[in-house]
Amino acid sequence: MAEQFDLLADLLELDGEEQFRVLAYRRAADQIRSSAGPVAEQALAGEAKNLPGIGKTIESKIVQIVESGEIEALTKRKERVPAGVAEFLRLPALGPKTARRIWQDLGITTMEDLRKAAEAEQLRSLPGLGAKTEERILKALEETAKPREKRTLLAKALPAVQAVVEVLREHPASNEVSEAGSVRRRTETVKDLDIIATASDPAALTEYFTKLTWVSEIKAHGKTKATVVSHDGLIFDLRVVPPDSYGNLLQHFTGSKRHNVDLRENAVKRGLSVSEYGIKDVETSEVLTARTEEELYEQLGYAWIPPELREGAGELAAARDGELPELVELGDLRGDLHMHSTWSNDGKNTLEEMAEAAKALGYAYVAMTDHAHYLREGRLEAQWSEIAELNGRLEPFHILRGIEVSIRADGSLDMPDDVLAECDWVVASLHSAFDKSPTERLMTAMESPHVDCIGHMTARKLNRREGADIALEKVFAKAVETGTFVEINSQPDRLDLRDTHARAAAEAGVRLVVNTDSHEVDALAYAELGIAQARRAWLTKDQIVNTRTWKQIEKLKK
Ligand code: DGT
Ligand code: CA
Ligand code: CA
Ligand code: ZN
Repeated sequence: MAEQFDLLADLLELDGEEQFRVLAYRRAADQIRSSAGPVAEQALAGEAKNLPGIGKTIESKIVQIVESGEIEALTKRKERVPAGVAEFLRLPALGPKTARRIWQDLGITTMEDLRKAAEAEQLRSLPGLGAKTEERILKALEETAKPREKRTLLAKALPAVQAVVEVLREHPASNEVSEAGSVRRRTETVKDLDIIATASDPAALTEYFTKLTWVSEIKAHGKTKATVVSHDGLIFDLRVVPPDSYGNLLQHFTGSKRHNVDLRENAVKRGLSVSEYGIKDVETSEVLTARTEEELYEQLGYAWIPPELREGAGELAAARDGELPELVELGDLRGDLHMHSTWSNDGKNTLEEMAEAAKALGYAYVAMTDHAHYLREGRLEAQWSEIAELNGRLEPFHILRGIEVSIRADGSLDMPDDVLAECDWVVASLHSAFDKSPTERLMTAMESPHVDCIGHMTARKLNRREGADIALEKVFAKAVETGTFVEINSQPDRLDLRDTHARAAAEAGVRLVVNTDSHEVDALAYAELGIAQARRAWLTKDQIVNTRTWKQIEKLKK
């Protein structure tokens, strides 16, 4: 469904249709991709139009997909615009207008013919196109032939951008320095890293930025902005902006694009025109700038919106009505309920080292959840004695007798019930056969009176593996019915449940746990990533189980 909407947007754009319609279809595609619900079923029941980004028109198009296989408007457009031309839009060198002229004036409809025409220097026959464009197109074609570049994981991007922000702050020419863009919103992956600054001497700060030791390549360098690539391949974008509109520019470059579009559309309705430089009263032509984001949002009648919420998913309405959630914070966590030690073959640190590290982080408890299959033949009991001994020593810090069981292909768990009954905390996870009835297996596992929490529910691996095809709404309902908690796993390549799914889970009434699934002490710090995703899911402290004391959790669990 999402692909059809994306294609429809491309074809409309090529056909010169109005931008707001194109945007609406792209947004629908995104919404369908990230939704936790059965969008097709919701559309048939007339309920999809309540989702952000989906209105009546789009809902009826979803129904068309269900009933006849394709959006009618798409079928019609395909007759007008060759599908091959839509692929031109994937070349960063080609905008829709140029693509359209290449198609209509030169009759070129495939990538292959486009390459030939560029090589034969035929594109320059079009007014406004020259040798430069041909060059750019050939380069872009080369790039797209390479395997698609992967987006950088937040775990890599975040410390990198924080380090750069830090050194820029220390430079004498800088005043304000802030991360911006997707990394500030803590999206699970990022394309590039945006930094916004003000400075007494912009050129000096920009110059300094391009000379930092980790810079391997300077892509662009002007007086007020520069783009550099680090040795490990991260792209950093620095913009030095005037202090009077720092609030406007920081807000603009934090995005998301969608949030900004919504913000501007709402402003237009009230006679205000918002740009990255200020808010203009259309009638009086008066321009208001803002030194801070708080000021900017206030000028528009909103409470300041935490960057994690700026995705065009209802945050503006909430900010207007004073109904933004009080988001959970890293410091709210009292313990970590999923981690491994050397008792699991893949664990790198001993139980004692893990416990000491967690205690040093300020936690009151951890659940040691080594894999069940390493804890057979008396090993679990042996681990329990070690735990008892450590608990005596680390008091009041407490190690819980946890375990991580695998949910087998038939839905059974890989440890007998009588053993699980003796554990303080049981995490059940899918580790294999992801295509074998994952929904039913998860629901069966939740029926077990011993299973406290489902680990990394969809089992996705970012950049490597899609999540299992799970009917999330059914699983969430079962979680509520059985009182099973669901994890937000903080591993950099998991972040599972993802943001939109976690939000849907919480809305269904599921209680969530933010865990690290650490296999070594350093990984305990990944809790920051899990909390970031929880915040992107609009979650409050109360909705996260492990912000409570263990005593409180014991009363809350099955
Ligand atoms: P990324 O880099 O793909 O992970 O995501 P962002 O959100 O960092 O996107 P980026 O780096 O292209 O642009 C940074 C921000 O600048 C973005 O969040 C919003 C703003 N921005 C960029 N392009 C546009 C645009 O075409 N229109 C509007 N309104 N804002 C834009
Ligand atoms: Ca960016
Ligand atoms: Ca950027
Ligand atoms: Zn695990």
